[in-house]
Parts: sequence; C-alpha cells; structure tokens
Amino acid sequence: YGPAPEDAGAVRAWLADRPSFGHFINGAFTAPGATFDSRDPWTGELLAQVSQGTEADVAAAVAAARAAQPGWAALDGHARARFLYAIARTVQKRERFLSVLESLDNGKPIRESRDIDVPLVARHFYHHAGWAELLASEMPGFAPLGVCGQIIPWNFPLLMLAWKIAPALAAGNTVVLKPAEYTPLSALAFAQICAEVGLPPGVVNIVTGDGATGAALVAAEVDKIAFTGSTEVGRQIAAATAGTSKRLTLELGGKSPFVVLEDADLDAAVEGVVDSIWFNQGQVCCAGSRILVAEAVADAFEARLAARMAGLRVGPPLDKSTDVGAIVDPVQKARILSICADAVAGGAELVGGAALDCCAIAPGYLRRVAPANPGWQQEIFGPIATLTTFRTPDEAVELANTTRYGLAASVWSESATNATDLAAQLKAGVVWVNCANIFDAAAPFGGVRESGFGREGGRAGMLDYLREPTPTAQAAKPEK
Ligand code: TXE
Repeated sequence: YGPAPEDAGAVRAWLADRPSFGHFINGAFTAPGATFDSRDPWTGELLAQVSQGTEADVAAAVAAARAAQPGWAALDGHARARFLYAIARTVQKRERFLSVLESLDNGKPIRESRDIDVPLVARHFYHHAGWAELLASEMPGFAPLGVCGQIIPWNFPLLMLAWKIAPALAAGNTVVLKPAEYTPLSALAFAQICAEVGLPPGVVNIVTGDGATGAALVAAEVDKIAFTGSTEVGRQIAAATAGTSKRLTLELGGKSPFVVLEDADLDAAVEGVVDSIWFNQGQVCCAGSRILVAEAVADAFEARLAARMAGLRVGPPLDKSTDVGAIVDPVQKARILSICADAVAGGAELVGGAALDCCAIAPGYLRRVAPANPGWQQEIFGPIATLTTFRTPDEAVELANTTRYGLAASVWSESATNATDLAAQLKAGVVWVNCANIFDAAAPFGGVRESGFGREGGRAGMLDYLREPTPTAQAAKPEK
C-alpha cells in the first residue's frame, strides 16, 4: 500500500495546526523564537517554520536534562523499560503518519520510510527497552554518564534520533538532541510522543537549529557529545571537546567499497548496488559508493547494472512506486553535481546521473575513475557510484583500502571462503557479505579511520553511554 490520502491529510493538518514550532524543553513546547523554513525538497513547498535555537535555549534544555537525570537514573530498569516500550508501541501505531512526515521533509521514497526507517525506529526502542531491563543484572556497577548532547544529520532523521536516544535513555542518561536543520519535523513529532507516553519532563529535550545551535550544544555543560555528520564538523567537535571531561563518539562520512569477486552471483550483486548506493538517493554514510568488479566479469556486470539502473523510477516521494526521490536540499544537490563535474574533468566518464527538476538527480555511476580522481576520494553523498575493475583479490583489497575512510564494506562471492578471506582484510567498521546496508539494533555499527569512533547498537553501543565501574582491589589478608 502507499500512503492513503488520509495519512497525507493527517500530516498536513498537523502541520497546519502549527505554522511555527518552538523547542521541546522540560516536557513542553516553548514559544517559537526566530525561525527558519523547513521545506519539501520535491515541491519546494514550505512545510513549517522551526525555531533557531540560541545559546539560552540550549542552556535551558541542558538545565532541564540535568535536573531530570538523577530521578531518571534512580528508576529501576523495568520502569525505564516501560517508557521505552511505550515509545516503541506509539511509533508503531503512528507509523503511517511518521513515514509520510519523514518523506515530505526529507524527500525519501515512502516505501523506504514506511518499510525501513520507521520499523527500525520501533525496533531500536524495543531492543533498548530490553537493555534497560537487564542492565543491573548484566552490567552491574555500570553508571550513566549524565546529560548527553546529541547532534544528528538529515539522511535518516528519525532513525538517527532513535540510535541516539534509545541507548542513552536505557542507560539512565537524559538527553538534549539537535536534529539537522533540513529535517527537524519528525524529531518534533517524536517530542510529542514523549509527552504523550508520560516520559518525565526533561528526560528528552529537542532543540532545533543549524550548526551554530550544534556548536552551542557542544560547548554546553554536558557529559557526552554523540555526533553523526560530516568528517569536517566531526573534526571541529573533536577539537572543541579536547581537554574537557566530555565523552565523545563520532559517526562520520564514508566511501565504502563494494567488491564483486569473479565467482559472485552477478544479479544478486546488482540488486546489492541498488540497495547500497541508490537507496535513499545515495545519502547514506555507509553507501557502497566504490564498486570494484573482477575484470573477468566486469562487462557482464556492467551491462546488468546499466539495465537495472534504467528501470529505476525517479518520482514524487509520496508515490509508492517511486524508487528514487528528492535530494534533501538544493545545496546538497549542487554539491553532488559539483563533485561529479570535477570527477569528469579529472578523466572519469559519467553514465546516467542527470540533474533533474524537483531537487532530483537520476541514478548514475562514474567509470574509469583513478584513485586520485575527486570522484574516488570525496564522499559524493548522492546516487552516483564509481565503477572500477581489479585483476586479483589482492588488488581488490589494496583498492578497497585506498581511502581515508573506513565505515563499511560489502563483498560478493558464492564462495564463503573467498568472501570471508577478503572481508578480513578490509579496513572498515562493518563488512557485509552478499548483502549491503543491513542494520539491526543488536549489531554494533560504527567506523574506523576518519569515519569516526564509537559504536551504536548492541552491547558495544550501550557501553558508549555508560561509565565502567572501577575495580576495587582487595588487599590479600595475611595468612595466620
Ligand atoms: O553536514 P553537517 P552537512 C556528509 C555528506 C554531506 C556533507 C555535508 O558528505 O554531503 O557531510 O552535509 C550539525 N557544531 N554527511 O553540511 O554540517 C548540523 O546542524 C556542531 C555525512 O549537512 O556535518 C547537523 O545537525 N554541530 C553524514 C549535523 O551537524 C554542527 C550525514 C550534520 O551536518 C556544526 C550528513 C558545528 N560546528 C552529512 N555544524 C553521515 N555520516 O551520515 C553543523 N552541525
């Protein structure tokens, strides 16, 4: 099913009721201050006006989170879990509303927000409700960090919010979260869910705004900053928090290799490319943006890839038959096109990848891309892959690792031995075999090298929101 007209109608009515939004601080929405526009990237239509958070707004949110934290941490695990379960259930009940809102604000196809983003949000809260229940018995002596400042990007607005908020709350922390300026609306709908389920005021605070608001949060009296976004901003945040007692986790950019060995199932690998680089218009930190194909099968693979690419439908995000929607914002579209132009000027050949109206770019790939080419080096963060061939698995490993990033990788082979031998040599936080972009709340996700540090999901993700107990040495009693 696609979005029923009444779902889009419900979202529009919700927006019409709130022509401008304040922040969500201490369990209630503040009066709107100076605002910025949030637009539908497909039509350019103004969806809402959202407040630009000031230093004072950030300070008020941090103070609310600070006041709420001891009480939240003092609840027993089961009581915290009940809130997380309630959030998960309410997200499920409202999945159509949230999917439509997300697709309107971000431009992603409704099939993706409905079948991937929103179900994974619910799954993340269910999973972390389990951690809240079991924390005391499974990780005795571990303590929450306190107040966590969380800054998220615009490519998976609600899912990145869930990745940040669910583990923080399960561990007994309180949070101040800043959504990205392109896509603040689903975080505000989430704030409403927090109020509805009776989450104690101050446990979750949402302050909207741009990079200046983010920088104010980094500078505020918080105990941890968790950031997902560009490597450039990650570097600034690392510098700003250096020498403070703030914990830091960074999930940054990527240029992930997608390696197709000679013995791969080529049709499956082509579907993998669709899931990897043409999913979410390629605005995926772990997108398999560098396709490396064994020379012996390169022509056959490329023929299938080009045919599959031609069948993808670029269209309105709310149309259920759309495969590729809008790029999040004209600024990002211009950035993608400029990197592609530099790549072509550097000798690469662009297949597909046309700039379209409605903030869209047709799926495409760059051929003949040398490792020095900007198309190989830079994160394009759009629906454009690079395609290169290799002769031997050793050469594939060398090419795959020729990048400053190390977020993810994907290997395709019908031989488990060949796939796992190669996978073990790749420098990446996550390696998928015969699949790509598979996420689960129980599986830790995160990078190495300039893709950042820290993990989200599973036990490793919980540890990033906890303080380890200090072992107390027992002096051995002298024998009598
Ligand atoms: O990212 P920013 P942008 C990459 C991708 C993309 C490029 C630029 O290549 O094309 O970055 O995107 C907040 N202190 N990724 O400019 O600026 C900002 O408000 C604190 C990959 O949108 O990093 C937003 O909430 N916060 C990535 C968040 O940082 C600051 C996802 C991310 O925006 C800040 C996004 C500052 N000084 C972009 N400046 C991924 N890993 O998935 C900005 N922000």
